[in-house]
Amino acid sequence: MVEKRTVQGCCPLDCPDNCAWLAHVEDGKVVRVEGDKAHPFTRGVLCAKVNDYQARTYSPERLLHPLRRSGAKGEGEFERISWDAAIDTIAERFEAITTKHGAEAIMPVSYFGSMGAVQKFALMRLVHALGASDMHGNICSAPGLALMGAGHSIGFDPEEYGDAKLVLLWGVNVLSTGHHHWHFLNQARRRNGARIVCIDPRRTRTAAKCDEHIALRPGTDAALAAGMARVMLEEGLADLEYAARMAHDLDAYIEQVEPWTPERTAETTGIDADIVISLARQFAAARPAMIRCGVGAQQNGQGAAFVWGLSALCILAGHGRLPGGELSLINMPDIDLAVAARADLKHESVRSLDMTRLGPILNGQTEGPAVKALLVWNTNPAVVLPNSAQIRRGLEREDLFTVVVEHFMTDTARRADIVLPSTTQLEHYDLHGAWGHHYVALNKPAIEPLGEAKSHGEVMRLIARRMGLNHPALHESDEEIAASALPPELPMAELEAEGWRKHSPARRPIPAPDKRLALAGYPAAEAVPAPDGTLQMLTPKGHYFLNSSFANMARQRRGEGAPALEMNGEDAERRGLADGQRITIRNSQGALQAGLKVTQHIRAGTVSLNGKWWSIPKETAAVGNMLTPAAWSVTGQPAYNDTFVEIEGAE
Ligand SMILES: Nc1nc2c(c(=O)[nH]1)N[C@H]1C(S)=C(S)[C@@H](COP(=O)(O)OP(=O)(O)OC[C@H]3O[C@@H](n4cnc5c(=O)[nH]c(N)nc54)[C@H](O)[C@@H]3O)O[C@H]1N2
Ligand SMILES: Nc1nc2c(c(=O)[nH]1)N[C@H]1C(S)=C(S)[C@@H](COP(=O)(O)OP(=O)(O)OC[C@H]3O[C@@H](n4cnc5c(=O)[nH]c(N)nc54)[C@H](O)[C@@H]3O)O[C@H]1N2
Ligand code: SF4
Ligand SMILES: [Mo]
Repeated sequence: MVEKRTVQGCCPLDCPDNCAWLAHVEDGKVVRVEGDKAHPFTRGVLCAKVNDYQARTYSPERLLHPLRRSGAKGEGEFERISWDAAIDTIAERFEAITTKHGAEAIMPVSYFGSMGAVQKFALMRLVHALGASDMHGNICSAPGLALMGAGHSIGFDPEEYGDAKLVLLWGVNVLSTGHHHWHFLNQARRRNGARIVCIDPRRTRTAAKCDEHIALRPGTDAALAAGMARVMLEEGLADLEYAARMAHDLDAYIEQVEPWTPERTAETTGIDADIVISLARQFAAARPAMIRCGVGAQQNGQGAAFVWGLSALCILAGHGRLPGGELSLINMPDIDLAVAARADLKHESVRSLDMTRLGPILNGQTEGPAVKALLVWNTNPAVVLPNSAQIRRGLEREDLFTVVVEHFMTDTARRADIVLPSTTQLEHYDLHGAWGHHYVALNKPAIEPLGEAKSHGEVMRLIARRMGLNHPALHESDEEIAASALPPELPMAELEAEGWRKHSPARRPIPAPDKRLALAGYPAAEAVPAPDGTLQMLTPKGHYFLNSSFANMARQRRGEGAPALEMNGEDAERRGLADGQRITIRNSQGALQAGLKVTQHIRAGTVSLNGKWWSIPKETAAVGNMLTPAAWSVTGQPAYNDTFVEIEGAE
């Protein structure tokens, strides 16, 4: 008899949808994961990346034992060691570095490989207790978070999308990057006949399903928003009564958008003036309209102007008066998982380093003690941070001691001194809150850890014990760490029984007069001029990869195909290039090889290298960030899309 069980869990990845799943276990092995049919947002389906998540867990390439570097730095040669030896080495090196340089010479580097309270935040407890540098920075949507920090509403319940009478999908490729939203967006179409308009320089698989596609020049979205606002104001379509109650600087904002006539907006954005006018009229007339906004247009120098522009448009039109109106950029349940990091353990006046600037930091451009050790988890900085060559040079510094906690031997792990094997979502306990909807979900382990893999809670406990750190928070179980992030009105026992629960934040009231919002301050600018002969290169998400995760998995690689640069026929012809040929993509940062995909689905002047590839194997080593500049927008967001390249045929 086969012993069969199903275990409730959820997808751990950095995706707005945070799907609830059921892991089917037979004789102690997960045979499949299935989207939870009862979960109102997951609705029974996972996505093309994750619907065989068990293959990731059981991959023959999984790291299952601690490793120590045995070759030259960065060569990728390692020998297996015991956990005891690994923890001893880490403790000794951290102690020696602390004695010689101070604990602030140890830097945590983490992003959202897993978004769980335990896998994301447990190791921060250790970092704080050590007195190591703290970490901040966002490589995804720093402008959106800054907008939220300034008091603007940046999300609402996506189950209300169906109330909208017009939907703008602004720089977001929903059907690849969060496809569960589509059902609710489409409800607006089915129920209200709402039009769905996609604003994206590329005709994505999402754009193809919309009623209208506006292929503007990248980086000019703030100008389009300003142009639309001006039309609304000029034609008396704005809800000035509402806007005056929401904002304290309406006059300054009106002055700020004044120069953006339809003609100038058209000139800057590369779309027709008629389209600017018609979009503004549709947007103002819909009661209400909504905007679903992605990260693509946030990842350039105009990112802040872009998100402020969208919020201002929604406020000016008064869409927040009705359900289904407003901006949907990040929609979160009412929970703060970062509480699990126990900031109260932090040493007084410890510095905080910006993880987005790891390249400059490792190359000596930092105030205070130089960084001598890195503790890296949940991220692959050698692939995802701008100017990869600079990051790699930094990681290969002889005097740097690097610990990487990983599932796989990534480009980053290859440059480590110690690699620790982490459990996957099927092997550990964790708590999640989505960033695209209002549900909280619990992940129960379906199986015992494979090999010698350990959860980050366990890694924290082992290092803390070996280093004689005794604070009780460093010895809590994973279940206790997860529970520490729950608000009192959400008891763990109930979540344990239910698996997931909707936990919406309260609706934002109209602000009190002294709390009114600022709309002005980030004026739209002209597009960054492309240097002669160059094309602007975007590096958006692959359909089958989750950032650089899955770029090593056979099925997802087959789905994604080989790395290829999308280029408009006009640009290809001018360069004498043909579809399918091998090309070199080059700029002052470096050069990459890829295939060429000639397509009318991208506007002329813009090219796109989709998906984050690893350097290994060599044939597909199109690491886009080798070409992105070390440049940040005012909110600290890497300006990945302000990248200009020359293209020529390769041998
Ligand atoms: N399949 C898949 N799903 C994912 C991810 C993944 O890697 N793969 N990553 C997850 C993560 S971390 C995130 S943040 C989300 C991101 O989700 P999205 O925001 O949808 O992701 P992107 O592909 O980065 O950008 C969306 C679109 O922005 C367009 N774009 C680029 N520059 C501009 C511009 O200046 N203006 C406008 N209007 N559009 C522009 C791109 O062409 C792209 O189609 O997806 C999540 N889901
Ligand atoms: N050029 C360019 N650069 C970009 C972007 C872009 O569109 N273009 N997108 C940006 C965006 S939006 C984002 S969010 C970032 C994403 O940057 P990252 O968060 O670094 O994303 P990934 O590349 O998926 O790397 C996550 C790593 O965590 C590991 N991991 C997953 N789960 C666990 C776990 O439980 N434990 C441990 N120890 N490791 C785990 C995975 O194996 C993977 O190697 O990249 C940014 N960089
Ligand atoms: S990556 Fe997103 S859509 Fe796919 S299973 Fe995970 S949460 Fe769901
Ligand atoms: Mo992201």
